[in-house]
Amino acid sequence: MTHPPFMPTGPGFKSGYVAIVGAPNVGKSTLLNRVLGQKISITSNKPQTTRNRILGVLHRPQAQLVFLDTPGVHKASDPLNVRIVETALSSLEEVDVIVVLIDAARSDAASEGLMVKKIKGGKKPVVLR
Ligand SMILES: Nc1nc2c(ncn2[C@@H]2O[C@H](COP(=O)(O)OP(=O)(O)OP(=O)(O)O)[C@@H](O)[C@H]2O)c(=O)[nH]1
Ligand SMILES: [Mg+2]
Repeated sequence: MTHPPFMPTGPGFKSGYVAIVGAPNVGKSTLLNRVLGQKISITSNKPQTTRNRILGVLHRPQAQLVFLDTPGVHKASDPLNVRIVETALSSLEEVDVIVVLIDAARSDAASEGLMVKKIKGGKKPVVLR
């Protein structure tokens, strides 16, 4: 049976889930849009722009990568933001690879602490970008 070009399978074909996480406003959605070559996730200069998980699928001849753009991880105090941060952190349990995006010019110790706590002890590949 032959497969259409957008759904290739066969030996060597790989697929998997990749979460993009990081502090608010570090450019997670911008990175996803750039990787996909089209604007599917809202970006803005205001933190907490992304409020739930956004899925983007990248098709390659030998691979299919499903990216999860997530809300910014921060120390939330109000119930809405606590819930939003939980959405971001729980995405890490569902993926094969985790991309942690950090703004090299502006560290966010509280956010990094939350992410490390969640990732530590796991066996998933983590890419720091
Ligand atoms: N200088 C610089 N600015 C960037 C870069 N990537 C994104 N930005 C800007 O940073 C701001 C935030 O970008 P977003 O992609 O919305 O950030 P985000 O991490 O998705 O933010 P939240 O969803 O709110 O957590 C926007 O004004 C972008 O234009 C980068 O590599 N360099
Ligand atoms: Mg975003």
